[in-house]
Amino acid sequence: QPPTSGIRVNQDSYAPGLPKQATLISASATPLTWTLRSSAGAAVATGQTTPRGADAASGENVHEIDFSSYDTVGAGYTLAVGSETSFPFSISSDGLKKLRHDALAFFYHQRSGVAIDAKYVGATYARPAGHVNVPPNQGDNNVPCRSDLNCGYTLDVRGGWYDAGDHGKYVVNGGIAAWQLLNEYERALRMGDASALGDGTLAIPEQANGVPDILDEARWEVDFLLEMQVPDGRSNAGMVHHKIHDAQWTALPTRPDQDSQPRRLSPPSTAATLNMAAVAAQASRLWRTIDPAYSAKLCAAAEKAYAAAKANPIMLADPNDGTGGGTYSDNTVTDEFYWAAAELYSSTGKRTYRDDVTGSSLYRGVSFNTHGFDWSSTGALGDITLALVPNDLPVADLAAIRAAITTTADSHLAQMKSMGYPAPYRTADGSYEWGSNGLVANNGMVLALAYDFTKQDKYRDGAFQAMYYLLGRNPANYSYVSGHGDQPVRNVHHRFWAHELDPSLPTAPPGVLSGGPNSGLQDPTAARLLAGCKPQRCFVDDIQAYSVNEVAINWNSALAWLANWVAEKSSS
Ligand code: 9MR
Repeated sequence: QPPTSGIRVNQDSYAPGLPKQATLISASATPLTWTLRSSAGAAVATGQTTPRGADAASGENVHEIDFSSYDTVGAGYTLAVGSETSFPFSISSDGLKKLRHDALAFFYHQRSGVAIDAKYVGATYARPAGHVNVPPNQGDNNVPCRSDLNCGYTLDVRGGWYDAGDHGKYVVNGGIAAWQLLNEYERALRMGDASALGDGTLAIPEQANGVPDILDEARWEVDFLLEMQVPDGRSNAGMVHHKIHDAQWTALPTRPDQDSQPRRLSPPSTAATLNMAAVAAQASRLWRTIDPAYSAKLCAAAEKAYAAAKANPIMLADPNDGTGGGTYSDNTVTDEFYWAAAELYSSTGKRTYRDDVTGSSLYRGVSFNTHGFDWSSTGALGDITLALVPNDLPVADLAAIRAAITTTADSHLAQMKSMGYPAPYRTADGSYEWGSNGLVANNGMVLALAYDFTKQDKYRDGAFQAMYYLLGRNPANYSYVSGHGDQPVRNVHHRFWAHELDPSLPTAPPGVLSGGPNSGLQDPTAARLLAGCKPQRCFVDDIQAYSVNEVAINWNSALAWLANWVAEKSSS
């Protein structure tokens, strides 16, 4: 059981110059006195809490502590009310700036098909290459379709990132994760500061090749997405295989190179094809001057995929194809069509893609909602690109897309005001779902974009609140980011970072986001330990509890995007 404290704070650091809040658990109807103490124990500020009453998401009676007025940079501060004392925290931008790079470092650790080199990660995290056909490992260099499909070919699909704690590589999830890293860079270039993302900023093999490291990391995945395309001359040429993973689930722990399971390609799907088309098109404009030949190759692959998807508009992934890997099935591809058209139009300017954008039922920001976007709903990604990259769409339509972003952000802010532990996330019935932390981070991105487009402080403050929720101001009292905070997650569901099961293996490196509270309790461990939990408390830091404590590339891409943004907006 975690140590408890009745005061929940961002356990890492509060940005100087910006609002600072914490949550006290108390049924008192009247305000209580809070004291902020320095690391030496001296009272440096004091004030009154604001009683907030019963909080639905946590099931607790809470007060808000607002210590924004105190703004001296330092470490080891604590908040105290009566006999309760919080975890120590900093007032500093250092931790947030470190998080920006830690969150991106995750992706190198997840690389498949290459040894993870001690030179970049230290001896603890180094490991041999996975899935390169060194026994007992099966390689991704010669992978057949599922035996019942008889497609008559094999593909070399080495590389890419492992999706999560398992060794699957799923195009629809890998695509949105790569898109988000590329968008992190593209937004920074156009609306912020990309200098912290340049060459030499990450500990990766490409750190001195003259190309921004965030692009190098994303390319590792983009190249894999291209490899998943059905070759010319085959039926469904141009379509993209939905995923590649083990024939059977493996046990925990299993190091990638020790996985002995046969590898299988699942059939092509319209969703995967459009996902690759979108990301390859996006990448083609980012590499246009960096590597023109690569850029042209990406554009050609994207256009071929898009045409193939139009010819096969309802090739859906099998919802029962879930042995040895996640299903990632999705019945609605209107959003993937819109997203791909938006990326292709933004990169090529071609009339045909423009017509597909303006003719879509999702045009003008229809996709934004308070639930958020994920691998199954990608329309918002297209809108974000349309709002960011200059184009010749009618000014009123672009304004409508930006208005959809700010309206959604306003709706998040209105809801967060009523929450004891403010997080931009909502479902119709108040439940929390698988990967809720990823949605919180993505909705934090919407708040951040609302600030980028309007420069209104309330949106910036909301984006920071989302990050502070992830860093410990939550009823589980965990920092959901490994290595950040006084009580960070340590036992995430992962086949290599499985220290809890085998002490010779490491825990997660710093900067890894846990999936977070899931009131569906969709694994036996969560079901056993968390029965009856209130939505925001349905969390346990147990390696077996994969429905609440797994890691995933699409959640860490959301964390990385938001971390870069808050680091950029931290004043010192
Ligand atoms: O992230 C996925 C989540 O949206 C789904 O609800 C869940 C159940 O289908 O699957 C999640 O993805 C997992 C995938 O199926 C297998 N690899 C790990 C992924 C993260 O937990």
